[in-house]
Amino acid sequence: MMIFKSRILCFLFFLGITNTLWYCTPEKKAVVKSETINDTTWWKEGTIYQIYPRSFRDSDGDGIGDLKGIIERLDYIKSLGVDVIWLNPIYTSPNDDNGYDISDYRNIMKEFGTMEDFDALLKGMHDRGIKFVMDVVVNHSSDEHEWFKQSRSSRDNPYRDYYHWWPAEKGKPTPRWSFFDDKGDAWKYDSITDSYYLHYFSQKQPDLNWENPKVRQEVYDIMKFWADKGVDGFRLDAFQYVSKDITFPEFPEGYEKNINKYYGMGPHLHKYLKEMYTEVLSKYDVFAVAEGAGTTFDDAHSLVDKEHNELQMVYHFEGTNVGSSLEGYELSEFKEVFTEWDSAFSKKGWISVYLANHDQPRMVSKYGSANPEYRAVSSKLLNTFILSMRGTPYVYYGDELGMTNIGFDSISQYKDIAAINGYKKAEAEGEDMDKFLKTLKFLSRDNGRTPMQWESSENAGFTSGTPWLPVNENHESINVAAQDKDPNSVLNYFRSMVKLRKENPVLIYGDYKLLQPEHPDVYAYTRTLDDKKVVVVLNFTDHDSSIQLVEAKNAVHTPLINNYENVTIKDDEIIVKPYQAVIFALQE
Ligand code: TEU
Repeated sequence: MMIFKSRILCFLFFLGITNTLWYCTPEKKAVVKSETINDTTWWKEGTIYQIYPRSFRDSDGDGIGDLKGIIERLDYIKSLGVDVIWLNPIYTSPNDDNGYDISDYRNIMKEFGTMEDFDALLKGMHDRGIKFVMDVVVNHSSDEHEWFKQSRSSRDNPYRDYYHWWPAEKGKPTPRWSFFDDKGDAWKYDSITDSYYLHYFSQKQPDLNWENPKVRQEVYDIMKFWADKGVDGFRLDAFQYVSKDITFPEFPEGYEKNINKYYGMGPHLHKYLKEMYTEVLSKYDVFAVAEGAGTTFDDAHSLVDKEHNELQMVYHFEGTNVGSSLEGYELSEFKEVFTEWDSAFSKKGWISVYLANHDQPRMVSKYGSANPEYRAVSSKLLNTFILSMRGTPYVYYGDELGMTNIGFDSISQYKDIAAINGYKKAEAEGEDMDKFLKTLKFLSRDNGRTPMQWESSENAGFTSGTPWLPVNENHESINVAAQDKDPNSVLNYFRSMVKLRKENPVLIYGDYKLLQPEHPDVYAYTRTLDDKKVVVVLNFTDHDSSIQLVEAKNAVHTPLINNYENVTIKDDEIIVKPYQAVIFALQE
């Protein structure tokens, strides 16, 4: 009925019978129509739900999540109201970095299932009106990819130039730092051809040589293979690193502390992205979102502004860099980062908004409070934030429940190569290992990768076998089954917030204005579109607080959403409880 009504409205708009603002559903190009906003598209309007497939739902009892498991839970995902699913890599992989090391780009990882399962999954999503984003990992492949096997076999092999090699007779290569190497060295000696190969990530993730046009063509063909299958978008992994100065100049000492400046936005990156746009993106109704956005707003604009014909969206790291230390974070810094990024993109370009992903700890443990007293309410607050900012919201699986960090104490509990090799390196360099483990306990990527908590039973309904990574003990109380039944749960609040965003284009496209930047407890802002205006009030602390806002005088006293039962407004003062999140409509 709703759909029918909105279609009539859309039809009337095209006939010029009405010029009001509404939401048109549900075709692929379904977009908000506004008098003031140009460039409306589905990928700006949708909420994206990220799934770490290894940890979502295991259908066959091997302890590893799989595609059939996701198929089983598509109705649940639909019930969230989200529009797009992004899956971390599902291609064939020896799993040195859990699928970010690909040995066959046209096949499915055997632990995850088969190509038939993939086709059924994509169909299941599309049947429910959900779109799909594929992770594309092409800065590097696996060392077990056929290209690399060939490449390393001899210096005159036709695949030799698919990777970066440094012949040993030239001496030691110019130093390059590696993210995951246990010595931090990105050059690995290979005796077969007496040469070193480059790996910015692990030794099993050799960097592809994008300066070779054949490599680029291979990548475009792979993307077309998946676009022809019907995928709706691509998430380009570590993309800003692909183009390199292959004369390998010396970098100044300490360059690795500012790695994106030296590794990012390489000399021919724009040329390659334009080529990718022409060869692939322009030919399909797909969008591409890149991981990383250079080091300046200009870099980010040069990647996403429409006239450049490159990418459609980026996600920056500055938001999640806030709070990435044991000391926690200042709300003022959090506000500043998100406000600056919003203003830089207020007229042109498009960004994403997220607080967690598979490379991060759980958002409630980092930005809210995992203390049982405040966990639910602060999770609701953080979801309110993500879903009320301008930019496409990316929600990480489990954050709709308020899942928390698992917090391992011993290095033997970790599965992530970044943690394991980082530990070895720190130990070899004589670092303070107590502090290292404390930091890992708080910030490690494994915190964000524990299995989805479906029910209170053993292993949380994730698997009937032994889970590849332990299930958080708190699944007994934090799980889908319990929250589904509870009208006040984080889950049901999340559903309401997704719906609110969908029904109020002001939350999608509206101008953002920060109110009272210096307020130490409360993050407040307005969103304005045409004649609609709302004010968002978020108390980021565990104590009562209040904020004086002229907007309060015009606020419709029944909030659009509230994570408490009530909220007090006295004249121009809004009084908020710990972690209270409220959105008010404002009257003219
Ligand atoms: O991450 C790329 C990246 O730039 C790293 O800085 C990332 O922050 C890293 O996880 C730090 O520990 C991407 C993926 O998101 C990540 O999961 C992969 O491990 C990596 O690429 C290699 O493909």
